[in-house]
Amino acid sequence: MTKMRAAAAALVAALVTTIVPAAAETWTKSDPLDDGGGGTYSSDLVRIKVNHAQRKVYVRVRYDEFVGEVLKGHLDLRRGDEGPEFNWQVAPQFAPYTTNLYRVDGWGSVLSPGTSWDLHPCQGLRTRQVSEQPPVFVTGIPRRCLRIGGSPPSRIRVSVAAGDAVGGSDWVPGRHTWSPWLAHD
Ligand SMILES: [Ca+2]
Repeated sequence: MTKMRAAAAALVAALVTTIVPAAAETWTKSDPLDDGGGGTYSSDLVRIKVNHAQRKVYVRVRYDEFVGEVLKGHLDLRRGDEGPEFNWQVAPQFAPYTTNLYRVDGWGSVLSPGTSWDLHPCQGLRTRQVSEQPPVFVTGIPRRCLRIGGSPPSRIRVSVAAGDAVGGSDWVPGRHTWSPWLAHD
């Protein structure tokens, strides 16, 4: 490559870097079959997908076995603060899938409140079922609801659990384990 061509290529690369916005960051994780609590009422998650989009954080959850009970998601916003800052809960067997967002301090458990739980009203927060077989639900959490003080978070990470008081719970990617940090576009 001549020097001129190299310079032109570098210029094009710089322009592309400048012009093309960063894509929304997504993350997909498959989960093993039959790794939940193993009780009578034990749902089995097999795949989640998180999309930290411009306006909402979308979390898509696919079940293999769907018994119902609560689906709980956790959101981490602060690197230096152990555990989640928010979680959301929905009972996906009951349309219209009322979804609640809570401001939390720490993990708590799937079954009982943790410390400093506080219902956090959030207009536009909703869960919808996008497939019956296999059962697939998508929860959209408006980013503006996730402010702590200032702006919405530039990056988040997620941990999801399906479970109830009898059957235990199935976590993705694992119990008290996070997805990678996901930046919005
Ligand atoms: Ca599973």
